[in-house]
Amino acid sequence: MVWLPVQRLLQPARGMCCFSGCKLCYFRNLSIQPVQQRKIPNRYLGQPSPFTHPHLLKAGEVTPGLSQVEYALRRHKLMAQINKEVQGMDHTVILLSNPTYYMSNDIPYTFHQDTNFLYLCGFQEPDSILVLQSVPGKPLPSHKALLFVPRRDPSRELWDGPRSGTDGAMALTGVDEAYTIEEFRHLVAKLKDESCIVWYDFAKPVHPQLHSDYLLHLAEVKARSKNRIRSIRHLVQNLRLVKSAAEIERMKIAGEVTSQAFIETMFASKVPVDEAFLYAKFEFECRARGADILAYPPVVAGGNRSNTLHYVKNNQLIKVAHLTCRHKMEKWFYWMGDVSSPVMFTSPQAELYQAVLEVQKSCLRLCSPGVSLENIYSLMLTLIGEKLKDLGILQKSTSENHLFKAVRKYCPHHVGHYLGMDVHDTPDVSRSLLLQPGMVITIEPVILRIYIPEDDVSAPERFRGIGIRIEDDVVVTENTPLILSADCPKEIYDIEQVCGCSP
Ligand SMILES: [Mn+2]
Repeated sequence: MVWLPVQRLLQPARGMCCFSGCKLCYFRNLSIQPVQQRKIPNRYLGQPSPFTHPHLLKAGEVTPGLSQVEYALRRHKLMAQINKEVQGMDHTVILLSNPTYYMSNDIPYTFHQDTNFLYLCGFQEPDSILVLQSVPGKPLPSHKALLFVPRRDPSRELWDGPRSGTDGAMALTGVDEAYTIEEFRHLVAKLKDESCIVWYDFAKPVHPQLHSDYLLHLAEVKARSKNRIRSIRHLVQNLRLVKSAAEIERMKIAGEVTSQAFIETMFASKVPVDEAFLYAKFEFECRARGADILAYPPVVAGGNRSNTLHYVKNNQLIKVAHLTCRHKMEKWFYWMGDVSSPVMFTSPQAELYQAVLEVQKSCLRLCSPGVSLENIYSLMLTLIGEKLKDLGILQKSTSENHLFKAVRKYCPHHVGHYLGMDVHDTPDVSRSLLLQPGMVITIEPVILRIYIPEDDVSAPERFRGIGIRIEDDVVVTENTPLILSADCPKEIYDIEQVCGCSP
């Protein structure tokens, strides 16, 4: 292990070329740096390591299923993108981790890492900074990756648990160098130089304290310089949009686990039942299969409450049930499955559900390269419009010009969104972008808020207060789309069979 003094942070690092037997030698042509294998400390770190958690991580993995090579390649691709935007300058990328948030004095919420930071290094401790820095004399995408992390502190570790420290952080993640967070100020002083382009999201700092301690002044200095600070967020999102084979594998596992948890929860859906019970049941079934936490609070909504898109109170008794659950499987790859299905279908529920299901299947068939989410959305509005006319909810005479507006009253959100480490992943990426293999999206047509106005005498009263949403998660491929949530029952017959059975 080679330690460089802080004063040399901006100097070219030694030993950057590929060495014999290096796992990354095939990247030589890409001029990526090798990831040197370092010995992981023989102690608990701030996150699972292959040494302490061999049931979760293989040797060389930073997070389950994702290797040091994968993370190095992500950083390499980011620097290659920067090189496309601005050439021939010194570049420094700065990404902050999240802080720990507290619900009351000394009582923390479960820590949740910032996903852009996590995407590029896999480090899961709060109060840390990732820096990617061009190396003088070497063109991008050659660069150095540095982590600034909380220093070891026995008095704090007694309460909060072990920290990785600089040696643990470097060995586990495969970054080139690691320092304590206090040492970051030495680097900041050098970044004020006119010639250095700093890539940092100063408008939306994810860690307010680190921002004000170290970066606020730099942002002010740079604002007066000819090289202003540039946002990095959109470049990271562009990378996150297309998933690697390893990421797809993680999402497949998440899909299978979620589907199983759904089935178990359906088995338990014997009305009357408390929404809170189904919430707990679903979370239990996910976590018992290895999920870290849920992607967001499940929406378990009976009756008319299913018309509240983000109903998370989950505290009412369900007599005739609608079940909508959402779930995150992996801490680093969140997956959201979303079914809104009556436990036993009444006739109007079945009519509406079947209509939404047919629209959903038509939308799924469109999920292929060269089509955008906007294209699928337009199709969805057209098809739902036809269904609403067939069901007598919309007037047959509704003109094409007014159809989309009328449909939006019942389907108030988009057909889907990008999916990945965040449920609503890469939110700044346009939905007009053409889909490409490796992108993962959701398809979730919905018919909601079917309240018939008093003066609308032609609309059937029996549909009032029913909310249906059917959502699948889809990997775009060159051929048939891969449906991650395929094991989750969605045909009326299958749902009634599962809900009518005991496990
Ligand atoms: Mn969704």
